[in-house]
Amino acid sequence: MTSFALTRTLPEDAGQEALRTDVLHGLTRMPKTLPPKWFYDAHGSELFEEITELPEYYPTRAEREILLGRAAEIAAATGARTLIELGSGSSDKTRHLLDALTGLDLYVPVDVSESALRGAAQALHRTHPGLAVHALIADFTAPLALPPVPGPRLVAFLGGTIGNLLPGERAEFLAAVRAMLAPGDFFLLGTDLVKDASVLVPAYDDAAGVTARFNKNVLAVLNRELGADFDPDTFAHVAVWDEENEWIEMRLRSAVAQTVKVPALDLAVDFAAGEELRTEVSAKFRQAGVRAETRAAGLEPTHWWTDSEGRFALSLSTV
Ligand code: AVJ
Repeated sequence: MTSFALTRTLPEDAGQEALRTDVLHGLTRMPKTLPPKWFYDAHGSELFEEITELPEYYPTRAEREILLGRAAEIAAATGARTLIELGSGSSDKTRHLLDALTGLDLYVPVDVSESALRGAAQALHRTHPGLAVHALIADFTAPLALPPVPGPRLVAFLGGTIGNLLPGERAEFLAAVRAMLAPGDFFLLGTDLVKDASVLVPAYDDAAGVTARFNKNVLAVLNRELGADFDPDTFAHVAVWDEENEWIEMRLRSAVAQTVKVPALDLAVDFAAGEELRTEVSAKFRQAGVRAETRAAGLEPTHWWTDSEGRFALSLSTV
């Protein structure tokens, strides 16, 4: 028996409203910032999939190696009947988990992108024809109201996406995950690890320029959704390793002094020549930090696994 359901927990225009608020706040402060979630329209999601196949971008391959090697252990440790995946995207790597979780009744992918959810569900229908899928269109950075699902539940947040949250947002997010869990439930977290800048920077500034196009795509999103007149050619892609904060920052640097109009917000934004707009933070972690942050949220760490080169970690915690 197969079933597929899709629930929109957000009003159709919630994204628009959130985008307007984020852009208004982000472009009127100094330094200017935009939250990374606005990269992911259909084109941005495709570009991200392309990034995951670049020779310089190791996190996806490293995480896949861990999932492949440890899926059976994860299945045994959790005995999960429901897998809830936050920010599921294409659900590509999740397949290894789905294959191993033999007692699974239900897969709940959660994503803001309806196109990604539909694509993932279609692909899963072919490879896992018996799997019940209940997709949720939701923003995982906001508290999530789950439909009643059978336990034990395994909540997964893969890909190192937690690194895109700032430390305060991370604490809030982990507390919200904790609030979703009942005793006997588990949380599986993917974190990219601190390593040499000579490896990190190229992963976010690849030779083929795919990450540059991904970064600039956010300007196309603002042009389309808010009627803005950004000229992406006047901005340069920048990736820097912030040693102190142990995070990568992606920025867009205006090559010239210019004023960009954002009609939907009745806004004119001045850029000085060389001024940078921060579009993403991608934090890298150490085991001690992940343990401390999970514990602070009321979760108890049980397992820590890395790939053979120690580049990426998956960790499991429980209530
Ligand atoms: C979405 C967290 C997996 O931060 O590495 C890839 C997004 N940004 N290249 C990351 C991203 C630039 C990515 N994650």
